[in-house]
Amino acid sequence: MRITSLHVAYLALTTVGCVELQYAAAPTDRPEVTDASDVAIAMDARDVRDVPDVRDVPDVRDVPDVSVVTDVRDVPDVPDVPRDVPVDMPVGFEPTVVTLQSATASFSQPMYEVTHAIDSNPAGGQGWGIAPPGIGAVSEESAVFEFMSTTPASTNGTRVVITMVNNVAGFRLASFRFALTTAARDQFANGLVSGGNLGLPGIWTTPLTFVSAAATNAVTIAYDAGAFLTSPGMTASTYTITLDVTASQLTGLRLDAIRNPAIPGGGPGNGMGNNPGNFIVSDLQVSVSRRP
Ligand SMILES: [Ca+2]
Repeated sequence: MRITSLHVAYLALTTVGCVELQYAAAPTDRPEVTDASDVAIAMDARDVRDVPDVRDVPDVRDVPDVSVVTDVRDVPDVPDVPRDVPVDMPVGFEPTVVTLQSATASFSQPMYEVTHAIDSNPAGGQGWGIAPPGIGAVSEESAVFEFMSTTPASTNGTRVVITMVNNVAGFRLASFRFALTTAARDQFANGLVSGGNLGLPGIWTTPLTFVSAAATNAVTIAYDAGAFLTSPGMTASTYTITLDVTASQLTGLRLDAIRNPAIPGGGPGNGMGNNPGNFIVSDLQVSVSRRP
């Protein structure tokens, strides 16, 4: 092959390029290897200009766990509320059923234990009665029930709607009183259907405000000084009683059956016969909402 000037120029260019590459790949401050003893030094040598300044490396102990960091753009603006303070019941809070439990009474008629008042079975005979053994008038008796869940906090108070089903004609509870409490559940309602723990009187002093009372089957309900008295008559009836309390976070309900001479048998129920004043409360239900 004849070497032309073009070949010479090409060789010159590639030679220059190789030289430049060799210079680029060989930093001038790298220790020069002059003999075998210098090889170890050369192998350990690093271009210190490429090593990050360790003073700038964050201490990993100070770095937050990124797995729990959320994109702050997605985090809603949360009010600064301590964790153990319940959120207030919102305006318009829908009436919510409160589950009753640990039915407890001062006395229950055998077969008509107070537990039947919250067994979700409103059938007539499945209720709370208080007839004593044998023949004789009944005494005033009381029952208490725990709320399975404490009702929501509400700075405005709580509206309580109580539904009492009396499904046995001639055995309506006609004279009674309700009370509510915020006491701890271990202070009342030990589940005994007779001789049960009703709690100290002081836990049932939550002030109540009467709102309304309605009843089915043309029964009317009068309210006076904390007590309810229904109109005479033997018909079965379901009562709907609405009360307001300034308290919230309620834990229980008390029902007192109270004697009243206005009732033919003397009350509290309108039962006659062997046990005047007896009644059968077939079912009790409670719902709560924010006090308007
Ligand atoms: Ca029942």
